[in-house]
Amino acid sequence: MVSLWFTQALLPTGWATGVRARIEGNSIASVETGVAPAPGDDRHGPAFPGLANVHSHAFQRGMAGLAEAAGPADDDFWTWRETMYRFVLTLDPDRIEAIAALAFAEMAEAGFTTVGEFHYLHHTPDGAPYANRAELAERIAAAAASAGIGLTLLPVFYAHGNFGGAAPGPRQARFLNTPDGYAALLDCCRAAIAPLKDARLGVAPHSLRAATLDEVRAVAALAKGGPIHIHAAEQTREVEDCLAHFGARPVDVLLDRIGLDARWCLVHATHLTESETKRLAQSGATAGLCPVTESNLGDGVFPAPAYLAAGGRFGIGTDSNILISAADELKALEYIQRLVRRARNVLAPPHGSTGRRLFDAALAGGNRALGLSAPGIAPGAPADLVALDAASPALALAKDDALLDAWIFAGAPIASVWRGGRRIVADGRHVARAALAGRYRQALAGLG
Ligand code: NGQ
Ligand code: ZN
Repeated sequence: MVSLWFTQALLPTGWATGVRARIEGNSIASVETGVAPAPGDDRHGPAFPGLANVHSHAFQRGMAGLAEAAGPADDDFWTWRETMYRFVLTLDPDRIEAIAALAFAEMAEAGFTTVGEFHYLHHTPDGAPYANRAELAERIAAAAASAGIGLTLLPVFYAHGNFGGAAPGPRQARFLNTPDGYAALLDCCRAAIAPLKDARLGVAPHSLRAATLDEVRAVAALAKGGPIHIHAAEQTREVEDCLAHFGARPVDVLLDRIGLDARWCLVHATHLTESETKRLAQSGATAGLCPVTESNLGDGVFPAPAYLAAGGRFGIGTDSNILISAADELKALEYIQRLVRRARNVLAPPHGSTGRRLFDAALAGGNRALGLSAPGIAPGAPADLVALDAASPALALAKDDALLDAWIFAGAPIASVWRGGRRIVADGRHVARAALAGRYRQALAGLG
């Protein structure tokens, strides 16, 4: 039993001052408010629940910062993808695990306590399965265990190079499965995550480019109550190709020909008509927004004001992991709208805090998208907590919702993170950072 005392904490009922949370095993056993710290309490600054990172390709962290120089022709998403595909061919299982473990530790440092890993590297570079079909899924699970982060594993079905079942390219060989092969892989993935505390399994048809509608349906049917994630409408060329093939836009196709509900998370959903925006919001699905990666890749601007006005749900994801920061994702979501509209506090509720609105939405939407129950800091809830550094000058004048604004917009740092009752970040650093960073450097030595 550990007793934590926080100057303030964001509870399901709102901010409380002088909060003691008793942790037993993985969970919060009790919460008291308006209390002074007692001698046995571990004292901390302002606390809030840990966030879900709804969309990650952990391996891409290994090339962060290495695709920011101009190539021979105009650079865009598709030229970046070629660079990424070349990087994929250099990764063996040890490298993949080392990169993922450090990326997951950095996610914890950033205030994420669970990650949804959209896992599509399944095979050897020439496309032959590993002797153990779930070799790389086991590496992802091992990486999550070394970082102590919660995992929702989303094994990806990928079969084609574009709409209409086009043949895949040679560099996509590591991703490919037949529907039967995928069902077998999913069973192995279930076994791969079994040793982890509270890990969950979902399914993920990669995109309407990589899976036909029949395949999307077949994959979704394997979800067994777990979440279903798919990339959708990230790039205008993808929308044009979709229109050419189906005579309809990607989100309309998913709504009309697949059927969306609360089990679904549409990653990006960047390019939406007004009607798609409303219909997606009303479907109960979650939009998996990754504004830092979407900025980095030049994807476009998600219509956040109209989507939120229609009651749309969203979670945030670090996707390419070019930068791993929950605060930066939320900040980018708002700042992009400020730049486009030449206005401030665009996503705030009337007279309310922008940071609080974004945080509440990302907490609820993220938990839903990763299949987690979401009671926040309350008895019976998993002890997944984040505490800011009370000594930071950025917090000198902040209380209540302004604490979240200071974290998101003013850079107030995180000091501590607990996941499943275990403290995995102290003094702003993951407790295993040195070892994981060492393994990362060693695994990548000789590359590039
Ligand atoms: C991915 N990334 O799966 O990593 C993709 C690139 C694709 C983003 N879409 C591959 N940001 O979409 O075909
Ligand atoms: Zn993605």
